[in-house]
Amino acid sequence: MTETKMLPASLEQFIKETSIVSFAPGRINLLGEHTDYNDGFVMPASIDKRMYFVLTPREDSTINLKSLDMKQDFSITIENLAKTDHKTWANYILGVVDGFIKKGLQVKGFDAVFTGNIPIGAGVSSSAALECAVAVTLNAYTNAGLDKSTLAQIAQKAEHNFAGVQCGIMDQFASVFGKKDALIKLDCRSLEHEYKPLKLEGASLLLFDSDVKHSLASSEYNVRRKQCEEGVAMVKKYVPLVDSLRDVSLEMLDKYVYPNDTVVYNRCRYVVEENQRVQQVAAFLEAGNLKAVGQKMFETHAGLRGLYEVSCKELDFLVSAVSDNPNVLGGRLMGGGFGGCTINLIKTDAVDEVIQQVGESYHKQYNKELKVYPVSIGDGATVIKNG
Ligand code: GAF
Repeated sequence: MTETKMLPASLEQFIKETSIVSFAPGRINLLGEHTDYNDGFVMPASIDKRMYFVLTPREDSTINLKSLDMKQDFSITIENLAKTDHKTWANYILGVVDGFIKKGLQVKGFDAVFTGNIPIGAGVSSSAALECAVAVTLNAYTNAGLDKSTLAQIAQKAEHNFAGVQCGIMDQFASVFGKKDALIKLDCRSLEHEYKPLKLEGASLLLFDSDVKHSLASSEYNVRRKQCEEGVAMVKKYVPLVDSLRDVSLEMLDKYVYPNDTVVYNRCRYVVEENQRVQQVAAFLEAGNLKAVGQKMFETHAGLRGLYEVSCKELDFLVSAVSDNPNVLGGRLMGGGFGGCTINLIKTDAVDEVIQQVGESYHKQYNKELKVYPVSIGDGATVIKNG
């Protein structure tokens, strides 16, 4: 038995002798938005806000699920496993169970309870955290010994098949592979990755939560992914070696996509430029040039707003509220878009002042309290008690 002291007190009564207990974190992303499903580059990190999952084995094939935060239960049997229209949160768990079964692993019934402190709908991937917590727990429960990449991929498939979002690998990868105080520079094609210690001399990362969640986020996400694929197909006719936007240059887009479809062109141009920005930001971080890092963050936001069209008025407001402030080095919407948080790089000395200014103007404009989360980078998914 290992460390269970860090667990939320509300879970304690559910932990039995045979229980497996795990956590998996949400994530931030410094740069590289909508590049993951284009075989590109991203720079996420796992945060110290987590989903905690307790699984207690059963002898039969029943799965009983309990969400402490939602105060809801859901039951199903392994034989009848399918996605549900009634409890969307259950799909994240059932999708991962399905992934294990599809790998030929035998999953027996279980009782599960979960809770977390990740803000929901804030663009910090509470759903990926739940999927990854389930994945590491089932890995222990089935004694499958699957490696971390496979677990992240099972979690990603759960999102595709049970939640209906054709997401890339970034969120699940960050949740499984995260490491305290490090960013992950990930190549989403090869899954090769490097940990980069996050050294922000004199600056801090803060999330500003717009408290907006648009219902079109999932459907528009899938549309963007399709538009990127359409762009690749247009280029591939002339350059057969091209498999994804990762392989495409701006010149190819000008030549083969622009004349056919200007919307598809804009989407693709954003992605090609964003991949370049990730490489530049990695170098700027290495050189300690935070001003240049911040500049790229603003450029990313401009691309997400103008070319990729995944922003919304509240996110644009939050970014423009900091863009002329000399104490703010960079800011942009983070994650899929259409709501959630902005990520901001702020001079540490001025953090309180900036929060106050932005909070006041946001409240004046939208009559909403600005929620602010300082970013603290914690470890990735961990089994903290295995029976
Ligand atoms: C969401 C998706 F789940 C990720 O895969 C990624 O595409 C992100 O949006 C945008 O960068 O979080």
